Amino acid sequence: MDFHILRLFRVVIVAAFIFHGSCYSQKAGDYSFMIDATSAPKLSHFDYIVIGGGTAGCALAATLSQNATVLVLERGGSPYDNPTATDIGNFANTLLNSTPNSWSQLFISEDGVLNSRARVLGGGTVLNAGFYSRAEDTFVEEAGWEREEIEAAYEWVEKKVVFEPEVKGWQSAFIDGLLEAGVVPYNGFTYEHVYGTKTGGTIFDRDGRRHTAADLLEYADPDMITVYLHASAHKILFTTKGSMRPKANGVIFRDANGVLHTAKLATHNSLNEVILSAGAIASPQLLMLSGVGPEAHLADRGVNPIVLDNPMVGQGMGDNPMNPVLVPSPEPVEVSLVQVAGIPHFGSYIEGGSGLSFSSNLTHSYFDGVINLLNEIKLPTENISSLLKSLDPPFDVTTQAGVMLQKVDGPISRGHLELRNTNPDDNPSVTFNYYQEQEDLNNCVEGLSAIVKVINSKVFSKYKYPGVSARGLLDLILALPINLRPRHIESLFDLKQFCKDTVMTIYHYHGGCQVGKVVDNDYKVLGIDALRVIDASIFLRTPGTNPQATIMMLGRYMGQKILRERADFLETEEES
Ligand SMILES: Cc1cc2nc3c(=O)[nH]c(=O)nc-3n(C[C@H](O)[C@H](O)[C@H](O)COP(=O)(O)OP(=O)(O)OC[C@H]3O[C@@H](n4cnc5c(N)ncnc54)[C@H](O)[C@@H]3O)c2cc1C
Ligand SMILES: *[C@@H]1O[C@H](CO)[C@@H](O)[C@H](O)[C@H]1NC(C)=O
Ligand SMILES: *[C@@H]1O[C@H](CO)[C@@H](O)[C@H](O)[C@H]1NC(C)=O
Ligand SMILES: CC(=O)N[C@H]1CO[C@H](CO)[C@@H](O)[C@@H]1O
Repeated sequence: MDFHILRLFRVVIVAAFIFHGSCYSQKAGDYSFMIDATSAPKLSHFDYIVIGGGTAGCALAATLSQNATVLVLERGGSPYDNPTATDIGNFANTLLNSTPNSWSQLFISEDGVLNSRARVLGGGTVLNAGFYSRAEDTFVEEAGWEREEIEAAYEWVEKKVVFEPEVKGWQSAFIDGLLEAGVVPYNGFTYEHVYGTKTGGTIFDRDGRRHTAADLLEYADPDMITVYLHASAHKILFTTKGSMRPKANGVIFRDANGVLHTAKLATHNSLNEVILSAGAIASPQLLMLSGVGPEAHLADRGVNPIVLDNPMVGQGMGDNPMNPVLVPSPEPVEVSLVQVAGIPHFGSYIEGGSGLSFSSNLTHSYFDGVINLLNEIKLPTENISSLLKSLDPPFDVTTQAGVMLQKVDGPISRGHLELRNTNPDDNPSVTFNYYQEQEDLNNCVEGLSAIVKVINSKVFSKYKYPGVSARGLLDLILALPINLRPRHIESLFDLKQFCKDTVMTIYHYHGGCQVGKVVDNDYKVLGIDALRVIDASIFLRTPGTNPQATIMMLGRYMGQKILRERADFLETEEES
């Protein structure tokens, strides 16, 4: 281990500056239809019940409310309650604040990778790094989506929450470095997925304020939509008459005082539906808790009654592996999250950020939370404890450094999700099997090799200490508590082993309710009526370089499609 590098890292992370934002006027989010679930009636009726007010859920519900009554059940609170927490300078603090009711729920997969789940209206868009980039053409073709409708749905999202980033010193050198490393051509600023290096969109505006999927609710008809906050969905209800297909007809949810409420589908229109948009972890989990999933497993966990045996629920879980390289800089760097993507001809995407800030209290309370959760789920804690020593002594820091990362496309490696218990507020047990497949591993090696070229490029030299080798920077990563996996690298450096040992998540987890396995091409749950899944859990792979654009778009696109079906149905009913 190159301890000189570690010392250097400590020296350059001294508090560099405090991020100054401009004055904020809180106009967005003043929604009269947003109510704490403690004020919800015992029983209410709606045309559509959307479970999860996240990235897909907000876009979907806003759209459906144009012609139907809609209820959104969101387990978290409102991001408008604490607007500065979503400023770019608070990215790490908000993500790492995983205290019991915070917006970020700590989640650790069986692979020993630290992960997070959104628990707030707006979902992942409240926590994420903001990069906005559309899906590749082949993804759209394979999904069978209508081109023109897709285009219009992306534009609907972009008009409200997407900006062109201001590319400053570090990001600009990163672009030049990618070009020198051969990720060419430079395609300028574009939302499209094109080979080469590009600047993408961002949901942060020029003042560093985050815009989220919750802002898409500004499109909603306030008389037609209701959003219950702190409303944790517990179970989907079904009618199962004799040998008929089960049909969803309502949802039981719990408010912050632990009181149970029921929302039912209004029965005047047989097209009314319950729609799961609870994200890739909670959607398969809630299906299982409602009795839809692998029968023997559900029975073993005490789920009762079993509504439909489908062994594919929770299968096909994927999380794109991410490996970071931290590059301490002799020059000051701007605060930036992802603005630029390298899209090479191999299956790895290259992105970066600079000037991240962490408050020491939160870093420490985060790792206390990690150790508590590990004890709870009975994973060993010894290795994280030894890595944590590298964090002492604690400071409030703004790093004078950049991070470059490679994210494996796809991925091909797949895992599964199982219930730990019947509490929907607890994380299920999830295994992603990062780098189980050689092709994923090969892509990591190619991605890291490209990053090494960027670091060593002439154009990037300003942001790298001259005496520091790329190997030294890789050693630095091995010494940091970035995951709970054992380290195997000794004298002979093996990039494949490095990929496995330092794997992290880029939080693009998906699958669990995949098309063809759990849902059909219209995302209707197989074998069940009046129930769909619309969020990242339907994907077979991640769209584009980063998924949020396509997930918000999907909510809009499907909302439009469902409304069209509804209007057509009413027309034929009137004719007959
Ligand atoms: C730190 C981080 C960085 C990222 N960076 C980027 C990036 O730069 N660019 C990009 O494109 N993507 C990024 N992503 C990924 C992207 O944000 C997610 O893929 C996306 O937000 C997932 O959308 P979703 O609709 O599937 O789920 P979510 O947005 O998570 O929505 C699910 C919602 O359901 C709610 N819910 C769950 N269970 C229940 C229940 N039982 N009852 C009621 N409500 C429930 C949750 O609280 C949540 O609001 C990042 C994610 C994270 C966390
Ligand atoms: C950080 O922790 C210290 C001691 O535990 C406490 O005195 C201080 O107020 C905390 N700071 C913040 C910003 O929470
Ligand atoms: C709303 O419903 C009416 C009546 O069925 C239909 O004519 C109209 O096109 C629908 N509008 C939208 C936006 O779906
Ligand atoms: C559970 C686990 O991963 N334990 C590892 C901790 O680290 C030591 C060496 O550093 C390994 O030998 C253990 O396997």
